[in-house]
Amino acid sequence: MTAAPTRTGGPTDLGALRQLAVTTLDANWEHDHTVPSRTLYPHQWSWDSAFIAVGLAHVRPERAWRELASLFRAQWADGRVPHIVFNPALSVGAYFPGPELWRSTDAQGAPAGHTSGLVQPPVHALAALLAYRRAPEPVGLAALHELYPALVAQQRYLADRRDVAGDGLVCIVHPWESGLDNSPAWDDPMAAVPAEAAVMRAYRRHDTAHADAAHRPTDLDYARYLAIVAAYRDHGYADRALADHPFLVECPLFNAAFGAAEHALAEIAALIGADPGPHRVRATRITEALVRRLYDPATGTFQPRDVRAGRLLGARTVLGLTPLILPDLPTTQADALVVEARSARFGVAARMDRPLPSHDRTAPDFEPLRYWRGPSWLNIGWLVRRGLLAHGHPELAAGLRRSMIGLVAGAGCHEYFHPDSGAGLGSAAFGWTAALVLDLLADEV
Ligand code: 9WN
Repeated sequence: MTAAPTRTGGPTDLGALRQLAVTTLDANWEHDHTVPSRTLYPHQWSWDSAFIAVGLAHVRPERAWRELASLFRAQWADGRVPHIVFNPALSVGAYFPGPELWRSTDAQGAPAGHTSGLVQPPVHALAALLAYRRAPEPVGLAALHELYPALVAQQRYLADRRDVAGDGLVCIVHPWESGLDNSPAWDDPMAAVPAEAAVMRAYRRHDTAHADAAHRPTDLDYARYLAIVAAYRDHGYADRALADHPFLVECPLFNAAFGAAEHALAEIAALIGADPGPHRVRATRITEALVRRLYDPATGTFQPRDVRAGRLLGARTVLGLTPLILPDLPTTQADALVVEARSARFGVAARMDRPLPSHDRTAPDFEPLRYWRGPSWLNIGWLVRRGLLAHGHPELAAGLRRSMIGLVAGAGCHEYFHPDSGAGLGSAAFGWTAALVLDLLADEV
């Protein structure tokens, strides 16, 4: 078995690649969860844990369930699943912004341990279902029984507290909630957030000590990130005050995950003897709302909606392709997304000559090295590949799969990859890259 040619120090055959992925996951395991990266992200992150559980199910199924269980132990009383669960054993300064900035324990309904107050895309029900399919009995079914009410509460929080516009979609209140923090998609709403880069003089950024500052968000970005956190925190992370919040966006990926979660919950409900019906109804409504509010017939893709400004945001990023993960996406939109995916902007093909970028590679603001503004990430490719399979494009899905396996074979389990050369960037031992390559390797196409 030979993988794609090695670029810089990646393993040369698929057996070695699988071993590297397992070793990476083992090295990042921390008592009841997996850290995304020992250096850059040493705590537990929400959507990372979901992707990681999918990979763990192949090799350490018991850990897959512990991973999800530990995350949901930090769920707030209102159902929100925090995007960071802080490990109390780590020193202050292990990550910025740390517990002293979030002050979650002052908020109503927060757990005893420190967390952030934000959420991330709800990919956990899908992850739990996939983990169960890989590792069904007997632990899997018991774990689904345990997780189901928490997964339902997570969805209820989003539906009841975050539908700010009242039209069936979830609003994210911070770019960090999208998971694609520094995407050009957020440039316009971020520009409207009042902040001065100089405030960062009062803080020590942790990321730029471990990663190239030229790849990371700027100080002005960080000043705005902190201003948005402060606005939310100072209202006790209560969502009833959101009408005045400085950042309110309906994100296509977040809402596609929200809909995919209802599809997954319908299947989980059927497995554990609960009623799948309400989940199916909600899934249909979410897909309809997504098409109604975020599909732009002029561009043939999905665009985020700036709820404060009342308009769609123009950047054509990879976020727009992700509604493909919805099995009930109508043919008109699914076909349009396949055209968008195959275009020079994203280059998805049965034989891909370059990785799937995070931003339109023909755009003037495409940056091949900067965070979420061009480089390639495995979790996004993994989602898009699932969408291509769901909508009857196995040859494109196979091309994307080969491209992703080739990236890790070429460079190792990096956090992200150069969108032209495939060189490894960011953290060199990244959790979800290891997990998702295991999942890709286990599939035939
Ligand atoms: C902020 C952990 C997380 C991922 C996000 C990624 C990055 C954090 C950061 O790392 O975000 O949450 O400090 O930049 O953008 O998707 O979950 O891997």
